[in-house]
Amino acid sequence: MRQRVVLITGAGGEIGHSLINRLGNDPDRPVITLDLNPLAPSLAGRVRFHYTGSILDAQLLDRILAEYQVERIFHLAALLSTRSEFAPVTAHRVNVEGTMTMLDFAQKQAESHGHPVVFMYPSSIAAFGMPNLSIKQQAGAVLEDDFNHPTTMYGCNKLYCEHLGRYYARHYKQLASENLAGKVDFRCIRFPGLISAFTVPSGGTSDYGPEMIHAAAKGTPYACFVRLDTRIPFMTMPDAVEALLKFADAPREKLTRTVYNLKAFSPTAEEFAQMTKRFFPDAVISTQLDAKRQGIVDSWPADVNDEAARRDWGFDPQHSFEQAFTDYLVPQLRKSGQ
Ligand code: AKB
Repeated sequence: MRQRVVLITGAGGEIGHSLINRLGNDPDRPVITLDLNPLAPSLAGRVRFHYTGSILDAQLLDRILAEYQVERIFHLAALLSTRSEFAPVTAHRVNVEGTMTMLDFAQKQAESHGHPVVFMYPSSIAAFGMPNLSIKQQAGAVLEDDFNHPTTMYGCNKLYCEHLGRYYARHYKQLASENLAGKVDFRCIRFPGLISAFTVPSGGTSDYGPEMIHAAAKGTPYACFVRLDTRIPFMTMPDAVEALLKFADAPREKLTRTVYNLKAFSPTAEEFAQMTKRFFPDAVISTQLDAKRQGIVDSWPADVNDEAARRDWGFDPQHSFEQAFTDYLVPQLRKSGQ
């Protein structure tokens, strides 16, 4: 019998890094990983096997299919919002075709092993598109199904793949003689901006938050690329990883949706700067506006309503804005010598 494993794609990215560390080397739930690059040595020792390659490589996926029984997939591979605007065709290939390939892989896994495969898909607040700044400012905490008109390639990719996942989970081959729907147990979180004490994001547009804190901890001046009144939701990486795991473990019958909003706090860039300076008083933070990236964050909601996640599967982030600094970021950044 093939070994039962958890598969993480895009494992070398920010979420993958924290997820691998959090899952550890559990012999009851071994982890295999897939990324374009080899894993960092600190992570490589924590996984059962790492495949260096692309999610679009059908032969590689067939090999994984033949070698393991994948029970759960964390499909993290993606190009983020800023990078996707520079390379929209590549973004579509990775973010859409890559997700389609992985959904089909999950379906084949489920069919060949006769059990549903839980498919965890991180979507994003980029799936929203606020029509203008004044509506953004007045909308309050937006619900999952409101303002679904993204303005970025990345946001369009995420929104479409939410629907692809729902199709695989509920309607796959609905005209075929055998009912194959339900074999992919697709579960999607719309993440806000994420902040890790250990890694700095690249290619995203919510990056100004984590970049500001990491620069301050290193004693490097930081020029923020958005207006100081810019407000979007954020959460810490440990809360994001706990949410992924809790949601993956939630009983299917409790879930009333396939897509759930999440957030922990929604500060302005100015509040970010003030909080950063409270803990790193020598921080030098200025603004150097990037009008195009500003346009992207202005199209994202200032806040999201995450009541469904709290109600259905007990989402309960541990870090408020202040606790993110006092209990997580500042102690970890100081420990790592920054
Ligand atoms: C990005 O900025 O692209 C991501 C996201 C909000 O999905 N961090």
